[in-house]
Amino acid sequence: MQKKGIISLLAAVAMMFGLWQFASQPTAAADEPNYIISTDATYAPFDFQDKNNQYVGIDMDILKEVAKRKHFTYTLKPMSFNAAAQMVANGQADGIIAGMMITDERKQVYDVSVPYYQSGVAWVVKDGSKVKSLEDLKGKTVALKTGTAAATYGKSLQDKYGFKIKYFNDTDTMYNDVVNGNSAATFEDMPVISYAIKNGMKLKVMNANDLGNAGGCGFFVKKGENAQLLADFNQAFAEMKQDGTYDKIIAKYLNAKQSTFAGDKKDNNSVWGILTSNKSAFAKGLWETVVLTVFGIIFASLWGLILGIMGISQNKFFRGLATTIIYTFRGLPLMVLAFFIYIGLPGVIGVKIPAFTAGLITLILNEGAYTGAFVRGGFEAVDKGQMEAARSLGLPYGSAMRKVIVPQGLKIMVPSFINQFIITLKDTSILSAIGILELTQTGTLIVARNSQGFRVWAIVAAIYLIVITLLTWLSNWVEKKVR
Ligand code: ASN
Repeated sequence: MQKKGIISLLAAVAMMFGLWQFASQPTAAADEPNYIISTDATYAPFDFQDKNNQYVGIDMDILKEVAKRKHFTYTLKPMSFNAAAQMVANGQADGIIAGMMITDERKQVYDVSVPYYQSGVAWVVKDGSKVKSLEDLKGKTVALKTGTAAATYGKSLQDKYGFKIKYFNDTDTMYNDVVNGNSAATFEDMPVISYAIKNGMKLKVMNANDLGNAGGCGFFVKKGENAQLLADFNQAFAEMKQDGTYDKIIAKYLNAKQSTFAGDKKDNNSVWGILTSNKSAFAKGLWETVVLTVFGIIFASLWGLILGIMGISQNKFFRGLATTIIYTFRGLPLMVLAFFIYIGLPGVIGVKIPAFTAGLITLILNEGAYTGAFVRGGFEAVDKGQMEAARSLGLPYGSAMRKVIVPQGLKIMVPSFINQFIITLKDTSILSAIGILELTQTGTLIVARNSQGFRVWAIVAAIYLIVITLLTWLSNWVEKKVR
């Protein structure tokens, strides 16, 4: 009975994942290949969202043009640069375009297109800073972005100049750390810094005429794979350079005096203004958070119940299995688990896992382990005499469990369940790291565009609090019913 239940539950989960995967497949013409292309979610002028939450930038326009000329479609996966690059290295995505510099190290892992833009690493300080040379950074903190060429360059100077390093996942947060005075300097690619400064970021470039590791940006695919895609990129790019399309794209983003794309000064940056001009983005982010939470809660609770029941089983093997699973998944940080499933696993099993599915599995395994632990504890807390009494009345073990122990145990567990539901909701925010566009990631993207960190994060926090309040009310209502 127990086994049958587990099997049908697993079948239901598998079916749901299948459906989800099917539903999220973009419809492509039968003969046009569809590629998954990852990118840096916030990297203006290469990749960023405009006021209408559309992805724009030099990379995005080039990619769109290449796809048009070479007759393919693509699904864009914007996320932190490091995760985006890992996705290609592990075969989760077919290619990456993210203002990514061509370096010898990267050529070991990827095949690279012709360079499409010249770049180099600059180091910057806050406008008006007392730091005048790299020597002045001794003992101070330098902000770097994980996995980038600029970070590698900055790190190579650490011993010589004796600064401390702090890592960030996105460029905008890194800049703000310098502007707020927490870090004394940062290293980033020159085109990205110039663009930010032009758009009002209070930073100053210290080595404009002497950039580090100067080189080109390229389009990358995993080594030995997607040769056709790479050839298409190179060919279409050569055509675009010839016929002037490329120059137009560059001029569109770099020649405008004040960017009309990001952080337009005329934007209404009051809380109400931010809320109304981004309402569809907030709504979509909230929806994704809610869907993840609901499915997460349902399946983690079911999985936790199974683990808890196994944990008090008479069978030693099941008890040991439950303990091991709970120990393992409770011990792993949620983000590590998410990266493992989303970025690590596909490279080994050779199957792409959509971000939503990976996120959901992460939630089920992690929250399910916590649930399993308190479910087991709840059953164990039922007075031993209850089981003895039931058995002495002639009830077999299974019926005694179902009719006597489980109902009493569940009542004990209700507050723990409510607590776990709220934790699940909050934990969905960690899944922004694998590029799921839930509420937190939505906030990150909006801040990258309008630099209104305080207001945007206050709005996001308020939305979470409202949802958590509703969830608590609902849970308390259910609690009253079952008690
Ligand atoms: N410019 C970075 C690099 O080449 C990539 C990025 O931050 N999007 O590593």
